[in-house]
Amino acid sequence: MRLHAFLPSPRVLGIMALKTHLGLDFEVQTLDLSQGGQRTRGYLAKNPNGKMPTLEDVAFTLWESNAILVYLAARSPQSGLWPSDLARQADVLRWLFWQSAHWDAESWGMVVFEKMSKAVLSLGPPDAAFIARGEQNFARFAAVLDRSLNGRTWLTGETLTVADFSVGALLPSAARIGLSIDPYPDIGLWYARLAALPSWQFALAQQESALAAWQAEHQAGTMI
Ligand SMILES: N[C@@H](CCC(=O)N[C@@H](CS)C(=O)NCC(=O)O)C(=O)O
Repeated sequence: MRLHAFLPSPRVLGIMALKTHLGLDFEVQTLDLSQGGQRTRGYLAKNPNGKMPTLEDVAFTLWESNAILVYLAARSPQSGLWPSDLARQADVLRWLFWQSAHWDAESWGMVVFEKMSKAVLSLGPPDAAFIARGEQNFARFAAVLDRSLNGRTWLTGETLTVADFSVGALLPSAARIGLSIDPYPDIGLWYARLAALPSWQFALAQQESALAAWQAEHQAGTMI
């Protein structure tokens, strides 16, 4: 398998942590978004959205980071990261869809696009109105996450799943762009558990060093 990824991206952090957690072996093909690697004809044939990450398996190509998390975890059923029980699978899916629609696109994604992605992709200055909307949404959905985590070890109960990898992956970057989880104590406790996993620490260190290297190369002052 081969993962096409811009390693500084938080949407890749969860996948890289899962890779280490499950002891998976796949090659990482680096894609520098600022150089337009996502818009080449060859890459668009793999991912017509012109976005990363994209996973290539023997006869199958998959895009969307949450779909990739499920695909990888379901190959290791003994890990429990993708549960076998139907209701628990639906619960994990609920959080993956929530992450994609609300936590990412409507909240963190809106702020990071304005504060960082526009600079990486040369799309002009940030729009303060979009940042304000993203910040409002972050507060709304962080409160939902905080209440949902109350009394739980992991997002869907007592067992770690890919939902934790997906939702948690945006938090280090959220802190860097001013989206604080300080007002949400249960998010803080849950994220501390996630951040204590050796696989998470390894992937986060890898992401941070990829980000530092990219910033040094491009003399970029902004942070993902
Ligand atoms: N919902 C998608 C979002 C993917 C996405 O937006 N990727 C961004 C960077 S983190 C990208 O590749 N942007 C490049 C572009 O739009 O040109 C996922 O989770 O995989």
